[in-house]
Amino acid sequence: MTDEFGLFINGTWTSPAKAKRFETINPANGEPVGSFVSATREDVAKAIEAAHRAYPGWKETPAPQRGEILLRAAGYLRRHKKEIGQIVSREMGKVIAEGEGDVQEAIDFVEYMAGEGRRLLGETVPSELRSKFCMTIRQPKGVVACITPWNFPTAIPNWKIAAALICGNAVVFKPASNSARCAVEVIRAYEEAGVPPGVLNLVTGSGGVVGTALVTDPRVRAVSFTGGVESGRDVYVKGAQGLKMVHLELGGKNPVIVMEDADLRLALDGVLFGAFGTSGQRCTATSRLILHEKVYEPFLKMLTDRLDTFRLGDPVDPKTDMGPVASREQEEKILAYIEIGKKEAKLRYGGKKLRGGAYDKGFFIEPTIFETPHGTRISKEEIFGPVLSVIKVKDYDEAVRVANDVDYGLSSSIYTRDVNRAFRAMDDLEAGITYINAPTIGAEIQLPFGGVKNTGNGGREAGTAAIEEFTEVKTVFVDFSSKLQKAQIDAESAV
Ligand code: UN1
Repeated sequence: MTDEFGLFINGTWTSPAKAKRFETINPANGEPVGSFVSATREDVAKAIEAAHRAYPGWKETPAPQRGEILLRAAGYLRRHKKEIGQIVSREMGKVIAEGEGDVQEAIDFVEYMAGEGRRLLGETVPSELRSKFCMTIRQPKGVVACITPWNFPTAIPNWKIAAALICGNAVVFKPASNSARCAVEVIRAYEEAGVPPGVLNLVTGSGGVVGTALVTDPRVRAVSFTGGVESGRDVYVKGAQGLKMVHLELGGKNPVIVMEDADLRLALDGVLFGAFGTSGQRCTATSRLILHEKVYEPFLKMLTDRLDTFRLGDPVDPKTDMGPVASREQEEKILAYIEIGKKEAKLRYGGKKLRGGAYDKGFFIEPTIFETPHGTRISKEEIFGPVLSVIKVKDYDEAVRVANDVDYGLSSSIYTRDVNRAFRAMDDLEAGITYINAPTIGAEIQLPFGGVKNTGNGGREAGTAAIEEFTEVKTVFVDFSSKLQKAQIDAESAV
């Protein structure tokens, strides 16, 4: 019997009578992981109502006290890091070191935000008038919706939830359906930490029903969404109708440039981790390798030699290098792109679904490398799988031109020993994140995270940007002159 989980509304786990349910399955072996409620519009309305009622009390709770609760939630995640890491690996297929890394990223961020409860800084600014004081303060937005993907099923929900909560918002959380079991652990951390009823609610179910209900409800003042471009655009358009703040974190087509003077062994480790870590299913994954012609063939040979030793298999086995892709849907989409690639480019490595024995029950795709000119579909569209497009270039200028000629701009990287070129690349690469001599993945939580072009709509999350995302700035003027002073009219001029 599969473990059954309910919705978390107003501090209580509830399973509505006659609820429709869905299951998540382990992508390595097809075994069920958990059964969850497909919430209806009415269920979502109850969650929003609970958040709406809980909001004033939470807003009035001093931010340092909110921080203490967050610290306790981080404590839960720390204590249960190993078992939650297992759940992550079992439910979405990333290898166990990365499953635990996912939880660690959640811990890091929740602790970081807990400390933010003693800051939430505003500004004090001089007035042009005498006996007048000017400042800004930060206020919560109200009820916010956090809609999250399956690829970082504990880290990304916490990036949003912890930031929203420390700022004093009440949250309705909708996780991706195929990582719903991980979402239960996220909620348990805050439940055990003592978040008051209604301040954090969980609604599971489809984007079409649950997501739409959240994004169109006038009581939801802001939506923070991480996921695919199509869904993101839909959320943005629907949110715009209600003039909501919509934060979008969408796709990537992240390049690593390897120049002729690079440390090739260092670049090799970076490209392997960037392209095939999490089976290529990070928004920040390296999906393009832009190789200088002078090192093209030797580097490709190093890459394919190393892949020959790669072990694909059960992600919870610590010896496994790469697990399955997350779902049948993912598998179908990636295999379809591989077929497209075979027509427009040269398949250099991999390209097959693994079959036979234990592989038959899971969604395993070989690490795949295409040699392609720039401009093919596989070199420009986000695949979100273990597929790397390799593009040959003759110099730095061409490398940057190719790197920038895509619709996305999340992460980017250059391997070079030339310090002048490295600094030039920091400026030239059109992306929210640039790495020098490191792969495109592995962002740290105390810095802003986000991208340009179709990767988003201009916002950043994590770091102190997270506070911007979840607060309204109020400007306050205090006039203690006891007379009417008119700005711009009564101000004395020094000249
Ligand atoms: C994502 O794939 O959406 O930079 C997030 C990284 C991780 C976060 C990725 N820290 O790879």
